[in-house]
Amino acid sequence: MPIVKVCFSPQLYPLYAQDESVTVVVDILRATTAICTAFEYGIDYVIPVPQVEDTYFYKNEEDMLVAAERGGEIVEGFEFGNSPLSYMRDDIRGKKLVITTTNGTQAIEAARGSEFILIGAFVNFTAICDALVELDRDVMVLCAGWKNRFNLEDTLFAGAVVEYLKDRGFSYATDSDAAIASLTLYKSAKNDLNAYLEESSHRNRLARLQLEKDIDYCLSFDKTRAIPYFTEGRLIDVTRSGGIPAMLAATVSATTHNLNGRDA
Ligand code: 3SL
Repeated sequence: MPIVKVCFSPQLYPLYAQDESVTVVVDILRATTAICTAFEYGIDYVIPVPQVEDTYFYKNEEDMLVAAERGGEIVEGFEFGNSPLSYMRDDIRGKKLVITTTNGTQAIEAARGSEFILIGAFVNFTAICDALVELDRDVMVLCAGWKNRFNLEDTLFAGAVVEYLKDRGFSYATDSDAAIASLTLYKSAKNDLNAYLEESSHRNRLARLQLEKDIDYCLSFDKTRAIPYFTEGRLIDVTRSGGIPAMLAATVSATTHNLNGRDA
């Protein structure tokens, strides 16, 4: 029986990570919501990088959008930051995006050792959960948190995933208190996520920056079927690349290739 686990911080991730798990990285406010939205509006692929300086290499590449956010604001000199609403435009179709954010892209970096890394948010919730069921492996939801600290909004997403996988007829087990705690919190919050997060720190940080519309959107479900998947240093949308079977086949072939390389 597959197990669904939750990790509250990228710093804790090495304690939990194991092969054969699918890691779902989540940063509800706002990195993973922004990435899912960019795919919904037709971005070709996304390169997540940890540091602002890592984006410079891509700056002059054709059809490349370059995004950097720190502390909720667009870094000076960049056109894009981390607002999902800023990616809701038709002229991003077919372009590429390199992005660095305070926590979200750090969490993706932390998960790099995982065999399968998917990007989750409420806006692609059902698509991600369907993909997890199809993959039928242990699941780790990695919360980006805030600077390696626990946060509520990512935990609520984790709880929603746990609920979906446990309570909707799929036979997932939980073996960690983090998963149980996430589920309990989500059950208390699910009737009105926004109200539940009223006093949460990052929601208030963004509200001070007058980003209420971003918050509302980030807390809304199922705006896209995009399933961003990390492969070869970039995120692609699984649904545009042959779906989960193609993703599995590509992973098997990469593993075989690596093994052959090591044996040679
Ligand atoms: O931490 C992150 O990656 C961001 O999502 C933070 S913010 O919402 O842009 O402030």
